[in-house]
Amino acid sequence: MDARELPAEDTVEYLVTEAKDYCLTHGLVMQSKESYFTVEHAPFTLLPTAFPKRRFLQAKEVQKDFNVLVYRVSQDHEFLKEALSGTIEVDDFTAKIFEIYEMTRKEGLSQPISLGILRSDYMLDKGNKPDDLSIKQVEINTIASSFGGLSPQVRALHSFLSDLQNEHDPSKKDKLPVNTSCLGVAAGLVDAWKYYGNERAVAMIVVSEDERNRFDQRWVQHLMREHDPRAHLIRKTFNEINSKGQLKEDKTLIVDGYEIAVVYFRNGYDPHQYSSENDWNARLMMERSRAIKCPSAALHLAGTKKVQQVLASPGVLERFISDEEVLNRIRSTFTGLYTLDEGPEGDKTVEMAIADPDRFVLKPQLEGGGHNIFGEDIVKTLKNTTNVKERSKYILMDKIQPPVTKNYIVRAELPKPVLADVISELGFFGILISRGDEILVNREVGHLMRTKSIDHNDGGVCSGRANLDSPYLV
Ligand code: GSH
Repeated sequence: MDARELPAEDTVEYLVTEAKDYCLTHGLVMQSKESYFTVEHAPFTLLPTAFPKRRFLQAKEVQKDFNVLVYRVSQDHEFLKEALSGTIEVDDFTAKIFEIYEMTRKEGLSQPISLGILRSDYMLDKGNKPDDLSIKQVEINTIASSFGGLSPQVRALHSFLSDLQNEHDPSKKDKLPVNTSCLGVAAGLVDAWKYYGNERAVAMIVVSEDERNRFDQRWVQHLMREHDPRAHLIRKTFNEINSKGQLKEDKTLIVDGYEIAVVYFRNGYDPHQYSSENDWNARLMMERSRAIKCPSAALHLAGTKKVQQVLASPGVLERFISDEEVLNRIRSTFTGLYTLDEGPEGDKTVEMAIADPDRFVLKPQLEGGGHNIFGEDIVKTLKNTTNVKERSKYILMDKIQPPVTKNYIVRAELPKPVLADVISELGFFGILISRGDEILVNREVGHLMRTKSIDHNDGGVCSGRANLDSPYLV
């Protein structure tokens, strides 16, 4: 693969200074740990990362298929119930979301429209054909898919750095593909707001008290104005929704005096983000309401690792997709996924994992990165799980073998850029708006590339491991 050339050591310092200022000038920033109004540049790689164009286009093309798949899964009550039956017995968090899903289903949904802001993540895989890298899906996020806001700015940063190095050859610029993720996510929110049908209602982003990725969210908020300046986004925490929220008899959701048209969760994907039963009550109140949820509890559940694993089992995809070409497009991105549920198949998975743990990743249902288990810890975890039912908290997945490249990592907490061996992950954003069994909007809207040192097995930008990057098509 034609990797980008590393700049000479004496130009690195110059480029990094220019790059850091570029970030601050263009809002490629995160809140620092110190205080609310102190910002620092978001972590980034100095160079974009080479990525085969063919594989980039493949991942881009399959996004709309994944949007439909995830949506159909979210509509299939029998399937979700069956697929998650073992998991909800032992995983309290999934069980809670499932309970909200069941409760609101039985009551009758007050809002048939739902919004999905999805991101499907891939790694290149050497597999047994190092000369023909394939893409393998790591996961699909159906809640709080982040960095659609900042990602286009990373492409702009890399384009600027390329100009500084006098790479004015326009064919080189073409290699940094245009990225409209921020506009696309913003347009998705505005479209959902319009479908709600009350101009005076607002969209609400649910955030945590200590959110440091605020500017990624702000970018989306500000670009919403480009679609429709009447579409406002207000920020609320679970705490505020608890104290200032109210569900009217007709299921209208009012928070702080505003009627809520769209609830956009950028919090609530991890059990620790629910500090008490009150926060769960707030989630239930929102789910019960007439507001359009992003995501609905059903769509949240459709993004669990367990569902990902079941979908990869032989014959299951056919339940949702009949077109052979679409089936093949989706299936070609799947890596080996194995059940750990009680029973002979699960027992076989345990044996296989213990015999060769380095071939696999053990994944709990948790979102947000940094929770996966590797190597000898897989053996320990499985051996210590004496109650066989508890195994259903996890699924086992083949470890993807991405190519290792070299890049400079630039992080605010590091005194100097660090030249490291790195691996990358590329995600595509999808927007899906549905009303009952009708799809109203299905779009692929842009991408996100993240790169991290091979010293980190797991974790994204928010968990302090990965760095924002952009693809350089080869
Ligand atoms: N609360 C933060 C935000 O809203 O940006 C983080 C949310 C989060 O961790 N989202 C996950 C993600 O996309 C999906 S559940 N992470 C990307 C990363 O941190 O690199």
